Amino acid sequence: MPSAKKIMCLFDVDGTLTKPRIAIEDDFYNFLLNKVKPLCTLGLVGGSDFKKIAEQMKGEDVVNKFEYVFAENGLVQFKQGKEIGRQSIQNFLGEEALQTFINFVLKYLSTIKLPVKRGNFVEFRSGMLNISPVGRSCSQEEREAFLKYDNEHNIRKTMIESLKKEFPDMGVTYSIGGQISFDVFPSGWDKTFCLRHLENEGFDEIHFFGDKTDQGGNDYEIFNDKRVIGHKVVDPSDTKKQLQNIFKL
Ligand code: M1P
Repeated sequence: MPSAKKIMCLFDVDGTLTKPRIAIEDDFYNFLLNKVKPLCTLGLVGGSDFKKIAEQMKGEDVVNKFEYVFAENGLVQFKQGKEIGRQSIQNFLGEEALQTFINFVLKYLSTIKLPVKRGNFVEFRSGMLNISPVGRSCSQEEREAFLKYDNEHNIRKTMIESLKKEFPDMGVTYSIGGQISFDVFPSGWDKTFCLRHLENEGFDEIHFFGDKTDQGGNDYEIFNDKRVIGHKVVDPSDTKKQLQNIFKL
């Protein structure tokens, strides 16, 4: 695609640039910065909070390497190294509703039995809640075991159904973006949220690359948004292959 067009490449992180919750491989990182960056503007939009994205993308300097970094689906935004805004789920829901919801989650989790349970079941982020039945402090091995168990027993899907039934009017969306948890955020605060920070930036084309593009996945809405050209990938090596094809590298 070598052209005079102003092109933006916007990448999901887990499963697209890195293995889930693992750091990006050096080769791929160097390929992005040395081969792709000279040809287009680079951006990230991850479901995780900024701390986790930075861990996976070689540290907090990620905001200087990628012109746009959108954490928590774009609810926390950085442009050219500076934070330019953030949303607050606390303000959106209010303390009363938030606590009623968290109390229900904790009560629900106390009734389910899993092969193992660890700690950090509710992670309170700026623009979303992240809920993990096994607990975010599980080991890598326990993480993989939970994913397998969840694929067989639908722990997360069943819990989401209960939450939807209990809170039909709360105006939130539930999204399974990773292996051990699901995200809860106000409806509309999915990854398309970040596009409002890009649509007036003069790009001729915004290419989005993501792996969770099927309905219910956290790339689904942005992948299908008319403002982007969506590329479905299966893993980081596929992302690299697709970039090589697009840019004739
Ligand atoms: O980026 C995708 C997801 O990554 C993590 O999911 P998990 O720990 O379940 O694999 C979380 O940070 C989640 O919020 C995020 O959507």
